[in-house]
Amino acid sequence: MKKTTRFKQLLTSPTLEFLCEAHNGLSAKIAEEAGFPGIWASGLSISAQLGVRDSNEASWTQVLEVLEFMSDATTVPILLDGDTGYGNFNNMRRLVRKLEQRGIAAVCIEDKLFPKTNSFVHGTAQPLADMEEFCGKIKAGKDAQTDPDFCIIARVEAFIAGWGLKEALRRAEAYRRAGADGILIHSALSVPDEVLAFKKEWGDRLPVVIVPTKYYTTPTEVFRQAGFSIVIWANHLLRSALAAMQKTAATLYREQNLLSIEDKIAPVSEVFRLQGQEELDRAEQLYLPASGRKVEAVVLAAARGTELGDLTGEKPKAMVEVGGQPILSHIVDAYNGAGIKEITVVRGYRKEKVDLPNLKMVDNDAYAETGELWSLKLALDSLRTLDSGRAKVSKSIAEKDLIVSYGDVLFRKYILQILLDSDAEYTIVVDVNWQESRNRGRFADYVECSEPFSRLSLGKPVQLVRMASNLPPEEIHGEWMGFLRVRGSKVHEFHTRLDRLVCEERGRQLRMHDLLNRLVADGTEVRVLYTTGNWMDIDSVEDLVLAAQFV
Ligand code: SPV
Ligand code: MG
Repeated sequence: MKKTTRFKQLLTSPTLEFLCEAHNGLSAKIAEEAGFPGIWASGLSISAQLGVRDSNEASWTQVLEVLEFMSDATTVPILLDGDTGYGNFNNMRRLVRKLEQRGIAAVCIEDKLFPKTNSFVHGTAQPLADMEEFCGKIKAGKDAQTDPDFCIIARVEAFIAGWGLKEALRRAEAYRRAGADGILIHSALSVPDEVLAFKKEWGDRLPVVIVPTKYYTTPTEVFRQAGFSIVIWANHLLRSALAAMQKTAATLYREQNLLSIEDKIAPVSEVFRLQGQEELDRAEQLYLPASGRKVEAVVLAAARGTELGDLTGEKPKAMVEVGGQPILSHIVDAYNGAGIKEITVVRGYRKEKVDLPNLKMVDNDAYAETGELWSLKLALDSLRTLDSGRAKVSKSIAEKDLIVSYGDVLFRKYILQILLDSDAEYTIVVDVNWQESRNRGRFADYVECSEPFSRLSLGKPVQLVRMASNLPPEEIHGEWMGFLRVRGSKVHEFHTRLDRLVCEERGRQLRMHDLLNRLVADGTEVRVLYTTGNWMDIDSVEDLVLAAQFV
């Protein structure tokens, strides 16, 4: 439904409706989330948040800019407090057209003089507009609107200026005849007597709106019984923000630290949520080229690496030095080189030795009795907790692509680039020169694929069929290099499937190839990218010597 139509419904509905004040995009969103069916764009609040007086010190186009943010941030209709229309009938016409263009549902104008003064500042001394002139303004506004549901509310300031009920009724009737869609009757008394007297005499000639800022002790039921159409809570978000900000600023100034306020203020994640960060994360997955997408890497490095003998007596294999730096350090460099900065390392054996900066550490203390899948599960669990800590409803981490690799596999960033360029949901990288490693007689994950590598069929999608260390040679198409990329949209599902698998009997001992085989068995396509070289698995002291050349 159009915002204008929705507002018209609120105005004309037989039930009492409530509008909440807002003064920028954020407060407008907060009002809508609280459940309000519409928003009062208060002149007092908008001017105050700009740091100026409610005396038309902000120009009308500056107000329009604020409104545009409010309108963009919300789906409920906005009623602008349009002061006196910012000039004469001609300014009013232009205002209405500009409001319609910005999706504002309605405007309220008051019968005072430009520049106006807030009704609670020297109210009785305020001159009223000439009634005929004000009627012309209403007519001009109504004639200018192109949407038949756009509403103009005429605000009667006769009580504020001390003219009494008769004048209020006389003016309201004139404004009705001029085409106003509703009357806002304002009062600065601490009791509702004026507005109730007005409503009693006025009847139902047009819907009546009230602003009980000063007569706030009146039970709402009184307004309902009297048959008012809309109650406006006119400045209460601004005033609550103001009180909170003064308190925080004073505390910060006094205490020179953040300790005593952190728990009392909204977390940064709440700011991101209100800004709609989640939507942007999803859009980035859709529209950014692969290289610009957010990627989270998990490096499995919990094992000791007994095959390296004494070299891993005091530290895990990932921390053994190659070319003067730990293996893990080279891995991190390769990730960083491809623009991937969010890296989680699962450590286990001699975990205290895994202490490189800028990494998220996850501990698998049961590393001796568990397989790689258990480590991976712990990493994903921790990312998900982190995620919910940051923003309860945000799925930002889940929307990031995931790359899993090993703490003893060195590689060039080229590997990451081809992985990231893949448009498949699950992608692995397979080395077609598998015979070489077989000759070195070490453990390897061999793969059978839907097609062998062939230069003729380059670019044709190839799928994983199965992976095992003991495949018959005639079925081997290559060696898995230890990289898996899961597309952001699938990470959540991947995590769930992994959770299920490790819960099975002996599930905690399972390895990565078990998971990949299970994915394939369940009918999931795991894309294979064939390549050669650009990586090194370190499984022996001889490998370390070769690795020094590789880096
Ligand atoms: C506003 O919110 O700016 C209003 C209502 O016009 S009042 O401040 O009560 O005049
Ligand atoms: Mg105002």
